[in-house]
Amino acid sequence: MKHTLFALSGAVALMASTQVQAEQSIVVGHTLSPDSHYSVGAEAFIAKLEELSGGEFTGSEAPAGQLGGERDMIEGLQIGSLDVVITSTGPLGNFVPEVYALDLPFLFRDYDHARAVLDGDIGDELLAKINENQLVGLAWSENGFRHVTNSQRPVRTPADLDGLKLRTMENRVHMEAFSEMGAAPTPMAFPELFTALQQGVVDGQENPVTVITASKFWEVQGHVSLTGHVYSPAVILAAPSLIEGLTEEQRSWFYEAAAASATATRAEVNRLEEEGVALLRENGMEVITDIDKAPFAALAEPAYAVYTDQYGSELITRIQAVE
Ligand code: EAX
Repeated sequence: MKHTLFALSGAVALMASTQVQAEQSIVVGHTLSPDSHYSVGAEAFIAKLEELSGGEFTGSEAPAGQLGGERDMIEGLQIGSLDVVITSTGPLGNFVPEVYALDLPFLFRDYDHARAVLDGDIGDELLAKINENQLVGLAWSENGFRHVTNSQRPVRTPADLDGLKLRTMENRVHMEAFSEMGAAPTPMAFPELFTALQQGVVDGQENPVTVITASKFWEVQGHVSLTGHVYSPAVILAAPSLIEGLTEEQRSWFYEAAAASATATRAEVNRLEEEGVALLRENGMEVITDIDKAPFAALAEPAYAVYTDQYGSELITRIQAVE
């Protein structure tokens, strides 16, 4: 009897090791078009994973919301139906409320500040929080500073937002901030956005230059105001069921691939920050650059309570203190 059991467990171990060695195909999902900064990141992830694993893992990209919106994809990771997702933090606060700290308006001074926070202790601590919620946070990546676009009028002051039907992400902090600033926020998943703008279901939306260009929003929006009202982090997430089944070495390949992906994405964000505004103008958008941010920031301030009511302001003070 004992003998049979041993033989059986030996067979199971053999099967398991054969499985590990068989080629595994990983799908990387995101909402943006195949020529976006997320695609650059997805390609870098796949290339690095294939290189490090010597082909034990191969990868393919599912762009343009093929696997659903960001909230759907996060749920997919939790139940193990998806592998790896590059997402903004937009809907992530619904799953990991601590992450709302990063979505607060007018918190980050500039790209250097945001990247220093995400690459430091605070970024690590928030990845650990993500890991407590049936998700694996592999690395922080980047979406960019968000700006308001709309089809109605140039927005220069908060008064110009008055009554504007503005699509926001499914994010309580952002919705609160925009209603304080006078707009009528309408939360919506990204894959529905272009059509909603086209059909006038909403008047406007807000996204970084990277997303505005990759999505050709100039086809449906005449005005863009460089409000830079909030920094939009991206994060590379994986399914716990995938990561838990890996050896330590295999796991390290996923983390390294995610780091390479974030580096490539940030470089593309830098490029588009330099060249993107000209591209918006070339495509017929009126670009308002001279925005006085102070009155927007003053109005948006109560949105901080969405985070601070639950967690206090210690982390916010620490974020502000990062050089
Ligand atoms: O992550 O939903 C959004 O506006 C995001 O910026 C977009 O999906 C990229």
